[in-house]
Amino acid sequence: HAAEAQRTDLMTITRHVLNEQSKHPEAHGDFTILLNHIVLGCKFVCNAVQKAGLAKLLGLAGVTNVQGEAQKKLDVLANEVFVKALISSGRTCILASEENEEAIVVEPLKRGRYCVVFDPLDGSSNIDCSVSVGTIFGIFMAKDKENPTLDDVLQSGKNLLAAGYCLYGSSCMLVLSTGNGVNGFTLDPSIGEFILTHPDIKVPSKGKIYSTNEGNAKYWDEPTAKYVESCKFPKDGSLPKSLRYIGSMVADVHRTLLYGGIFLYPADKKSPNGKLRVLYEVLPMSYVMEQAGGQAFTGNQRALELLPTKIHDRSPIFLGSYDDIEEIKALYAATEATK
Ligand code: P6P
Repeated sequence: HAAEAQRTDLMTITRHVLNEQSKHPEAHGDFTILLNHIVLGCKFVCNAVQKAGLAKLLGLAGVTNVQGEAQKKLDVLANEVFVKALISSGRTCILASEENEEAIVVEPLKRGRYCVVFDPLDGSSNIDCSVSVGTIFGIFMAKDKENPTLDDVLQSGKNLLAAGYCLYGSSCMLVLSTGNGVNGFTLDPSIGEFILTHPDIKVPSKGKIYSTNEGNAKYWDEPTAKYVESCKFPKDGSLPKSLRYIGSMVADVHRTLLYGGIFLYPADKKSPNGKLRVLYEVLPMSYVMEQAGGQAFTGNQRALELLPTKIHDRSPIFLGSYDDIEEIKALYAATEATK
């Protein structure tokens, strides 16, 4: 009967968030409404991504579609959908998107108290070869929703109220933390609902995988080079780690979250601040990883302590299993000590 009860007692993401909400009596359902609009965006993008190949086949993408309109690139389309969904939720007052140079201030009549930072379609360069891509988002509270300013989005990761991502892969999975651990929800396309499939995700304390673009090895600093060397030629007699690198952050981080190990996008001589963006890649993924019992480190500090000065700031990032991050922190500390 338990299995039957489980099967019919659908824990959708909305119901799950409402349960969470009930722990905060002062909350007025605003967060649930905001989240439902993010979920709407994810459902739309999931469908569009899965059809992208077909559209290309039919010659729609990149030329003109059946309405004769120029077919938008998927990342532009995804961005428009999320911006409109977030504004129409009536629960946001300022947005920062990877696709927009400047922050988007919501019109006064539709302002709410939340600020959302997001990458609508991270890794979109991988779509044409059907590699998984994803949406990444983080949620802050505005200081004064009637007078939103850039400072409302340029907040430290320590102020994040919630963060998550949606992976458009072999299944469409939304991973979310609202500050009480991490939960994974899989889209059931037959009913259009995200169902709780991975409750209370915990990243293994140590992993057997390292994930980085070895093609940058020539440009790495000494601690990163030493760490990757130790993954390949362990000095303690342990087995070498496996290298897994998809080149799509949401996919690489999601595998790290579930299987353990470490994801590295370090600074290098070409990119002294690394490649990944603080606000809508590094901070949300660091928040999720810490909430799952892992760590996130920049080479200098705990990643969530980063305070961006500009919307598109970059930072090096090392995130994943607690013990694996401890090892790279020790190497950076040792280098610091010799300076
Ligand atoms: P590289 C995709 O373009 C992206 O922004 C992330 O999704 C991914 O982790 C990274 O860049 C890959 O960068 O330099 O290894 O191709």
